[in-house]
Amino acid sequence: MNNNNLYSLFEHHFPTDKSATAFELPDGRTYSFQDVLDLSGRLANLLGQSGAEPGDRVAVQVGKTVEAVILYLACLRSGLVYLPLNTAYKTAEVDYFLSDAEPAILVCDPASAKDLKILADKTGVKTVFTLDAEGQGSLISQAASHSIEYATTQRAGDDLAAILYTSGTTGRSKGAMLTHDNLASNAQTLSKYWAFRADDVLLHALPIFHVHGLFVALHCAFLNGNKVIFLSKFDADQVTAKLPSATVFMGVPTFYVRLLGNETFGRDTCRNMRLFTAGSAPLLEDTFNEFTDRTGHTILERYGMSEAGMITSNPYDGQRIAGSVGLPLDNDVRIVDDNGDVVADGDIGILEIKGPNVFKGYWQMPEKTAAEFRTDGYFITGDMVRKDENGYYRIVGRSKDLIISGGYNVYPKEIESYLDEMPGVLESAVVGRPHPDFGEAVIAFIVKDGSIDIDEESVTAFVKDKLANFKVPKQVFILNELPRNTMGKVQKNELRNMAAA
Ligand code: MLC
Ligand code: AMP
Repeated sequence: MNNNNLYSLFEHHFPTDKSATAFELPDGRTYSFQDVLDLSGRLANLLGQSGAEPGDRVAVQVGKTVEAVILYLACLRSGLVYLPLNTAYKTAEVDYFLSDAEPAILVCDPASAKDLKILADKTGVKTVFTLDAEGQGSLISQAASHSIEYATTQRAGDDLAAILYTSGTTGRSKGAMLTHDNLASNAQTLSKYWAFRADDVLLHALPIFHVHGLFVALHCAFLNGNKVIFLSKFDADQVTAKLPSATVFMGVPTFYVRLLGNETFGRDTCRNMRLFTAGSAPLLEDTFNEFTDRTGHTILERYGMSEAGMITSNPYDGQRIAGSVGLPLDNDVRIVDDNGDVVADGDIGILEIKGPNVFKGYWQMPEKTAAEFRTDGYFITGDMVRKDENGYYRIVGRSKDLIISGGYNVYPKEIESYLDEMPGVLESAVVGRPHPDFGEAVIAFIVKDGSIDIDEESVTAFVKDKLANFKVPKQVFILNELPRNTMGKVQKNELRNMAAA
């Protein structure tokens, strides 16, 4: 039987010369493909001897290092299910993920180890390892005594490779279960559509705990044995300095807005580039056009989500249209109305998708899974789209109440539920407002109950204490009452207009 382990697919595509560079850091340090093979072997041995069986989850909340990427590969290799967590999540948020996913192993930064160890004990985690921002910690020191030899664990295509938590409209995060085949098919599709080749060099500045930085970017590089110039985070100066050594760059729209704000960024910076892609949030037409004027390159915008990887893309060869997310990739798509009936061409509806990239369901939420799939297998994305006459798709809105800030999803319901618990708050409503840097900014409206005095500062501090920093409202308005319609429903459009004014 063939091994459908995604790692085997990657390894098959690593260069024959294993001394070739797989990762290069800004300070010049490099990791060869042999280093990747060796450390992933050691880590796979360590994980296996730490009480984790294939199918068990490994929760990981660590800074962006090559060692963290190799940990991901080691999890694949040993049949464990990788569960990455945004480093911005606070202890209370991590508590939920650990309780829900019940991982066997937790890998965290040494700075948060004390707090997370308490959670780990409570939720039945067997082993806690540390990994710091320099790629050091108990994970690496303990792996050192293990063999580099490891026979990659046999996996069926339908076995889980990763769980990515996505926030829910009800405020409760859902773990999207992605299989080895889901990830392999999307990676192969993107590599083909975006014409990846062996001599590509990927400049990587995205975080590695979401689909964009972890799967879209890295999987294309693994499938082509490419060198990755690996930056620990996005910094416009550093990206500008490193772009001349790269051929491919992927970013959220904020990256492009910030690059355009950098005076030294221009045609010369991009002289060796062949592809810039954007996604995770809408790319403004102004940004798209200004980028072309400044560099001579046309950004390729694509659209996707945690549950399915990439769904549509502007063409590599062919016209890339501003404001459009292009054409369907290797998945079936249809646009339907509220009753699930396919709309006429040109009409707006909700996008539904079906294909090998579409996830298996939400972790331990069979009812939620059933509610979001049609009986004929199509998944309801919740994104409102229109198909133009030329066959290109446009995202025109969302049926889900979601704010996307700098490429991170924020569900108003989660923040509202939290704010409603704050002493002095009677009720709250959270909306998004256009923001020049982050695309959208989180704005909160509060009605006081009069019991204690609260103001913008105390409300912001309250959120900052418990929720990830990108969820903290950039502005707070205190109102006497929330605008409601005759049915008593809060009029969020009115609040958006108030916030914009
Ligand atoms: C940081 N802050 C944010 C923020 N990121 N606030 C709102 N939205 C964000 N995205 C906060 C900081 O905590 C700080 O607050 C203040 O804003 C300014 O910080 P900064 O120094 O400017 O932020 P920076 O560290 O530079 O981060 C900005 C960023 C980062 C854009 C580089 O957010 C980022 O890397 N975003 C990429 C997200 C991503 O990969 N998404 C893909 C999801 S996958 P304070 O109070 O501390 O000063 C997906 C599917 C698909 O969606 O299709 O790809
Ligand atoms: P996530 O759940 O973090 O994977 O985010 C997925 C969501 O991001 C999608 O459902 C879309 O709403 C949004 N998204 C991704 N790419 C784009 C894009 N190019 N344009 C507009 N929205 C996008």
